[in-house]
Amino acid sequence: MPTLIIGDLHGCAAELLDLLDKSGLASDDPIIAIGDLVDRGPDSPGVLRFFQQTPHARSILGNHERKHIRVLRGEIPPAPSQVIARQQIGEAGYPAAVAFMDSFPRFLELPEAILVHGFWEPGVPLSQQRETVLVGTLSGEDYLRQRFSWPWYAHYDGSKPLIVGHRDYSDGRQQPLIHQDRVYGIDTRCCYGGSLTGLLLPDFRLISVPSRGDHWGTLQRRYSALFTPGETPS
Ligand SMILES: [Mn+2]
Repeated sequence: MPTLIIGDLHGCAAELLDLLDKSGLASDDPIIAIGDLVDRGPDSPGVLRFFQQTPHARSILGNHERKHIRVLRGEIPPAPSQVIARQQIGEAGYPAAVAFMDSFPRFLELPEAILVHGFWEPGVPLSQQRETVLVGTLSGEDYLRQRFSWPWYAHYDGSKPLIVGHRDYSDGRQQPLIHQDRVYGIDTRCCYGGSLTGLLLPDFRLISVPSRGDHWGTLQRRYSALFTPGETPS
């Protein structure tokens, strides 16, 4: 039975359906998102709904889900991308949506691969990796950059191939990363007009569909009244 791993969706619900159409999956084949289901795209609630309502689909935690969890706890202020997603979801449904995000595991280990949203610290077993590193927060990235040369994935030493999202590692070409058949990076910037990438296991076969547009640029213009002049939305 094939498993489809999906790169950063960021509210790109239409492209999710395009990718599922292209994948040729049977109706109950497993689907796993690499995190960052929400923020910056046109339909964060639609993407959340798909993963809530599809029994054979699940997601791991991305840094954007982690931001919503921390915003709702009052630990950090929301960035504009969280303010917009919260408006899309609606106040009535927001706590339940964030509770759903908080149920996502910080990593998954499959027979064929390890899945994390962000990064990996060499020399540390999976169960002892820092959450900030796995999820790809700025502090987790700083921690790695102070200790290891970049790119971090050149030092990958886990027991199985690693699949990550979070970054375009192709110098802006919006292409997936395949590093020595050991590290696969599948964020190809769909919400900015790139593409949505999937990886089919156990064969590690890449599939992709084009983005339907620069969704984040469109949203920033539509919600420009939320941003104070000179502020860079993130
Ligand atoms: Mn991310």
